[in-house]
Amino acid sequence: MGKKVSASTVRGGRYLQPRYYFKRPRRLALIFLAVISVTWFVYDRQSLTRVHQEEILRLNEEITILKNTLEDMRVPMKATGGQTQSEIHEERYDPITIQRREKVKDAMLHAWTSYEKYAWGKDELQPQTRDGVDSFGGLGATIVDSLDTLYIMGLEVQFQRAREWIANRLDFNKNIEVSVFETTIRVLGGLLSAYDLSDDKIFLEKARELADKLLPAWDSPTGIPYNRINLAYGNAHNPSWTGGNSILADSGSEQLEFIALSQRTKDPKYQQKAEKVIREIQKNFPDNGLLSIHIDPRTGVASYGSITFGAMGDSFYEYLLKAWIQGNKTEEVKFYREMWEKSMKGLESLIKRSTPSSFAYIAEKFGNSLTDKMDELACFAPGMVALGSFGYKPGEAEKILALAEELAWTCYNFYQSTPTKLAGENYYFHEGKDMNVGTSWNILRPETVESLFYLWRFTGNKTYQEWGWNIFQAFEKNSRIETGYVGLRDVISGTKDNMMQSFFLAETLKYLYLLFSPPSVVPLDAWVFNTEAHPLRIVTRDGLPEDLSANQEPKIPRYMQGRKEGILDYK
Ligand code: DMJ
Repeated sequence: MGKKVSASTVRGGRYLQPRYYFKRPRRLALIFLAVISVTWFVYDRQSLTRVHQEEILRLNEEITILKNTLEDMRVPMKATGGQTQSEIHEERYDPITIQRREKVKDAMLHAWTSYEKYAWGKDELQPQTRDGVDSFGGLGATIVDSLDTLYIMGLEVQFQRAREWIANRLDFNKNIEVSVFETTIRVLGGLLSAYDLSDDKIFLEKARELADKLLPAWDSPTGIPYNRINLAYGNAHNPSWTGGNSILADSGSEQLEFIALSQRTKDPKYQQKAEKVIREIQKNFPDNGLLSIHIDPRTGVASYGSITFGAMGDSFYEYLLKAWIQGNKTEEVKFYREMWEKSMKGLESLIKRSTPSSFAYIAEKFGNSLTDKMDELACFAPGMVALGSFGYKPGEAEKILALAEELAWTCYNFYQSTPTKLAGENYYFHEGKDMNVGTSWNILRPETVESLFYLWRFTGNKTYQEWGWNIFQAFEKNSRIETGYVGLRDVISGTKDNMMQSFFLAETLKYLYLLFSPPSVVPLDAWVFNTEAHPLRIVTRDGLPEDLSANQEPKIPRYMQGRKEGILDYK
């Protein structure tokens, strides 16, 4: 049966016939206009939604930054000499620098949270395998190393969790053999710094407990310490590969921590042990102030080995200067400065310049010959030289500061010259070819950003902040993974390793954070950093805070004073 077609269907159907419109062009134009309007309306709504979403994201980011800033404002910080962060912000700090500082804080939070999640209580996090490893004998190295960074960044909740672990879980009575140097700079230094910042007695108690365990290491015929010790039994010795010798940096970089401990406990024994080492070394100290990396603990004489400001030599020179600063530059501690100035003459004798670009570098020495090699570790030297420049007479001070700046440029180029923009472990210099990477790993080391921090503080030149920011971005790009930060096995290919070194949290991120903070956060006339970047408060030799002492030395010479305030730079 055929379907009946109604009159209305026939009438409606005609609108679908193109013929109908060809005969009525005005209607066609109207329909065309209507279609365009609807399409435009829909498109406009969609792009408006997109713009709104982007705007919401941007606002959310700003809210996070503002929240962090607000949180900072609430934390009155001893590290700022009693100033609150809000007072510091009044120092007209520019928004880009504040944002950069927040990004560094976010990096610290990511590193710390990953450690808490996967390796809590272990010395260090292995981010790729999502577990922890006891690289320092099981003393919770990352926790102790991070304490002051958490405090300075105002990460209070995290700081409290770390504090609880230290109070309840940190145990030194362990049948384990540890490095005296690493344990001193990371654990003892971390505890003392946390005490100085927070005034919480638990940190001082733990520091004393640890130092007492370490003290037998100094029981050698000369008082120069053996480098390894069993914490439970106190038997100390040197590793077999040194032929019975002590390592220069390992033996001569405990003065800051042990002197600080004596000042705070009023027990002189720690200071006496550490200071005797330098007095002993002073007996045979050469005019150029350079010592080989091996020193005999039976005779006190530096024996065979290379002379270097890199691995195994570095912090010996650093502590000569810093012990003088820690001791308020008084007559009593003048010998430290004198020895350091000799070493600076020695350092100048090792300076060479590459071709064709004239990069200044610190060569290494073996016997009478120089090797055209420099470790990234030696990149702490520009910062040290800048810090020590203020003890020289005008003229000489500027000259030595200029050398520091030249060396920092070289170190920055260690980073810039690789495809990942991260530095290798060491560099060789060749005639006509400037520098090339030797050992090509990068383990998140801090030395270059440490120097940038000092140079920025002393020159006020914002270029150093830019360089630091570039290095930070390279870490973000190559080293940040979902479960923390890793080093690179190779800075050319970018292959990742599986270790988040505790000094990344203690030093690298702290120096970067301070590079983007006003100079009144941990001011250098009131604090001195140990070699693991733990700030120790400068007090008089008898333990009074520095500003209460009678015979104050001029703190910072005139040519640096504006820099200390940080105001000149942020107008
Ligand atoms: C740190 O433990 C200290 O800075 C030490 O003085 C040298 N090596 C590492 C960081 O690279």
